[in-house]
Amino acid sequence: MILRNAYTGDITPEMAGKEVTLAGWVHETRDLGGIFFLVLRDRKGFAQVTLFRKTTDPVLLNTVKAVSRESVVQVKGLVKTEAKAPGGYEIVPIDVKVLAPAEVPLPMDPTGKVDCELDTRLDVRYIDIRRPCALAVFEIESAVLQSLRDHFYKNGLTETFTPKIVAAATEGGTDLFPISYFEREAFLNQSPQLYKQMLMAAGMDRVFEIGPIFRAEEHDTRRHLNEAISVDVEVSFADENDVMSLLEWAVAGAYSYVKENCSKQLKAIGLDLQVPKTPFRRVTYTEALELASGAGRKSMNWGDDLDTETERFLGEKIGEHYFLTEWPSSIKPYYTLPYSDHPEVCRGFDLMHPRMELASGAQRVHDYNLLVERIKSKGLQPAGFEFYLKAFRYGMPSHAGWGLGLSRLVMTMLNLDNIRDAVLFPRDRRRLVP
Ligand code: AMO
Repeated sequence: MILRNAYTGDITPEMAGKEVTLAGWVHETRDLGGIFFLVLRDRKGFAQVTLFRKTTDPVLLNTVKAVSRESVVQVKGLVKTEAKAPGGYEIVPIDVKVLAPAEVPLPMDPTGKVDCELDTRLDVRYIDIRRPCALAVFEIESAVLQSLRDHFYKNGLTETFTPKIVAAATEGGTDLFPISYFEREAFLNQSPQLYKQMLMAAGMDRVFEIGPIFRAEEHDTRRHLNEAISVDVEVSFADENDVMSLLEWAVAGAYSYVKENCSKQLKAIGLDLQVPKTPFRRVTYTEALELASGAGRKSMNWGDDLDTETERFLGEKIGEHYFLTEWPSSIKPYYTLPYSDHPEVCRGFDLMHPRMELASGAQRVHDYNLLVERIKSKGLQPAGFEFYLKAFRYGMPSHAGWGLGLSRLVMTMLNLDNIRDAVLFPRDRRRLVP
């Protein structure tokens, strides 16, 4: 049996006189002598429960006065109009049950009145998320996922799952987490890259996957984690421009969806969300080098990867989402297709938010011999990729795709300072629990 018949946010002053049963946490209590307030919090808001000393049963009054903050309670009572209370109503209780008392003192203050370090909040994430502004991030993330999935289904993509326990590196050998897999060594997958490409050989034509990726990067930054959620897309008979438009519509669409459907959550965060304009600006790697040169900055050579500082500089200069295109082939992974007439440049791209990279993608190499050559040119052994390479020998269509970091999308959308604030239970070098 469900222990409530209403959420706080569903009650209106027009329901005055109705009996309701609420369930939630004791947000705060206030004793004003003749009158005692308990503010109950649930996922949809707050309700003021008012007990008048003169008319309330003393047993009930004592139960409520003894309850500690953040205990779980069930309140049965009558709705009464009260302009000064949250939502314009209060509850005059008939019965209050303490379902689960909270120990005193609390490890953190969930009312947000006392500032709390990120590490302390993450240690007791289940209390941290009781704060409406923290909860709002994950409700918005869920809306972003819904919007992305709608966009993919509308564009004829099939949702897939590929293995997370794998035999080979995708994105580079150093960032792998080894695991013991019976008698063999295996790894946690860095990206669904090789599998989504094999699905193109399978004729699945247009696929997407939303799932975890694992990177053993040692960085301790505000935008890297060792486990992240990646939104991956792969489309056959398409080039990089086709999938770039799928990506910009997915991102701008997610902003619009959140703006339309999450006004309460945006208010809790205190954000006036601006939807980015499409199409996003395209900036080639060579143009980016030119934009980034001068102004007392150290000059970069064609072929150098863009460092964080340069990315930040470009972000400030451009000031909106943009694509970085036409990268040097030497920087991008082996699966990225070089231009046939000037192979030093490739069809890889990154989607940039002014603060950081959100996604990368490319038109892929689909020719078996070229792929073997590209793998070798990166100093890798084709033998280690045999299971993948084989898929290119029996009819592999041209294809393109991308991978988008979900938490980075949410973090930049909501202007959060640290990616850890956009992940329920983040995994970094120091954090393996909770
Ligand atoms: P890449 O390695 O650029 O590309 O990853 C794609 C996107 O995933 C997110 N991301 C991360 N987010 C948080 N912490 C991390 N450690 C982390 N690593 C990656 C970023 C990044 O832009 N196979 C290609 C994609 C493709 O070409 O389809 C790939 O994995 O937002």
